[in-house]
Parts: sequence; C-alpha cells; structure tokens
Amino acid sequence: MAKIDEVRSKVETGKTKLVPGLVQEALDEGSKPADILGAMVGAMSVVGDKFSSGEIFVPEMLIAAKAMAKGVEVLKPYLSGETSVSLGTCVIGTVHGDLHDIGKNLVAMMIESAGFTMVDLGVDVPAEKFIQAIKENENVKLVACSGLLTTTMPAMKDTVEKLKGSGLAGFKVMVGGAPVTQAYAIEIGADAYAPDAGSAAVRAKGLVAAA
Ligand code: B1M
Repeated sequence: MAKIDEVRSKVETGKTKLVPGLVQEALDEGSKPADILGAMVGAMSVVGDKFSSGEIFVPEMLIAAKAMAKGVEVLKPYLSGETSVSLGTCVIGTVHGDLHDIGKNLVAMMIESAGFTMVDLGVDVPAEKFIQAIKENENVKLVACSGLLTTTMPAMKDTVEKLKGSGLAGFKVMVGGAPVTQAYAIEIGADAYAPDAGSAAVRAKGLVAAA
C-alpha cells in the first residue's frame, strides 16, 4: 500500500501515534503535501459518514480528528510559505457553540502564510470576543468566522450582525465551513465566503487589496 493510502487509513481509524511518521514517509516517497492533506480530509469525510450511519460515535470521531491534527503538524511547513510583509491582522475563530477546529486551523494557516498576522481565538467564540479582539489588536483587516454545524449557523449570523453593528471600522468579515454557502454569506451580510482553506487565503488577500 502506498504511504499516502496508509495515511488515509490510519487517520480514519485514529492512529494518532502512527500518522505523523506516515505523513513524513509519504512526503519522502514523493507525494505532494496538498495530496496528503486531501487524503486526510477524505478520511474525515468517511469518518463523518460512518458517524451519520451510526457505525462510529463521538469518541471515534474525536480520535480521528486528533490523528489528522498530528498529521497536519508535519505538513504545516510544506503548506505554508514564509512572508515578511504583513497585510494586516486577521482575527479567526469558530463561532459560538461549535467545537470543530481542524478546518479553521487550516484556514488560519493558509491566511497567515498569505501574509496576515494571525490572532486565533479558538473554538466556541461568542460575537463579543471577536469584537474585543478587534479592539485589542492593531490593524485588524479581516475577521474570519468558521462553523461546521447547521445548528451554529445562527451564531454565525449573530456574529456578523454584531461585528457590523459594533461601530468599529477598517475590517472585512469572511465566513466559511461545510454548511456555509455563498448565498448564506450574502444573506447574513458577510463580505466574503470561501469554500476551502486555499481559496480563503486568496479571498483574504483580494479583500484587503480592494479596501
Ligand atoms: Co462533528 N459533526 N460533531 N465532531 N464532525 C460533523 C461536522 C458532521 C457533518 C458529522 C456527520 O454527522 N456526518 C455533523 C454536523 C451535521 C450538521 O450540522 N449538519 C457533526 C456533528 C453532528 C457533531 C456533534 C453534534 C456530534 C454529537 O455530539 N452528537 C458534535 C458537536 C460538538 C460541537 O461542536 N458543539 C460534534 C463533535 C465533533 C468532535 C469534537 C468529535 C470532532 C471535532 C474535533 C475538532 O475539530 N477538533 C468532530 C469531527 C471530527 C467531525 C467530522 C467527522 C470532521 C470535521 C473535519 O475536521 N473535517 C465532520 C464530518 C465531515 O466534515 N464530513 C463532523 C476536515 C476539515 C479539513 O474540513 O472542517 O469542513 P472542514 O473545513 C474545510 C472547509 O469547511 C473550509 O475550509 C476547510 C479546509 O479546506 N472552512 C472554511 C472551514 N472553516 C472555514 C472558514 C472560512 C473559509 C473556509 O472562512 C472564514
């Protein structure tokens, strides 16, 4: 079995200790970092499907997530570039009530490597905490809100409304996450939507350039 396939399989089964070494071996074998990441994302989709069908439960989902996070640590230097110019500060977080952070972490990594200074507020972030972060950090040009649950989409709407109504200026709001769409982003008044981490970085740069 090719190492990249082993990465996929071991993320799926949550083999946290094995995944980092396998990711390195897949790189050494010549697999592209983006393909290895794609394999891990694919594994998480399978995990999600198995959860939906009742084949596995929350603990299995959690250990698969931990395994993927360990793999991403190895990939990080290969995925993110170095840049010395700051395009401004990006405040990122997963919205209130939502604990999913793998996608948010990937988006943070890619936006940071596009040239932003990153302030990561973590998960389960209430609107007020985003607003506080804009006040406490210099030159905030972008607020990035992630959400993975349909049940936390109202929290995303609330966050965008409160950010826009805060009286603070000089920043744009980008939203994303599996249940979020371009149409929903427009509906809730966000400035931008991106479907994945790579396009989030491109969109972030475009937003700041256009401001
Ligand atoms: Co959860 N979970 N989970 N979960 N989980 C999903 C999301 C689910 C689809 C699984 C399923 O049922 N098939 C389902 C949501 C259903 C729905 O709302 N429609 C679900 C559920 C139901 C739940 C619980 C409610 C389960 C329960 O307790 N009964 C619970 C909720 C807890 C909470 O948040 N309050 C729960 C818990 C968990 C764990 C904690 C166990 C764990 C998360 C661990 C962690 O993140 N540290 C977990 C996991 C791992 C998943 C799945 C399996 C994988 C998520 C993931 O990391 N994907 C997920 C199933 C799935 O996604 N198919 C599932 C890989 C990641 C790279 O992709 O996060 O989509 P993603 O990020 C992408 C894009 O979405 C985008 O870019 C990223 C990279 O390209 N993106 C942005 C993300 N944020 C962005 C922001 C942007 C732009 C793009 O701009 C700002």
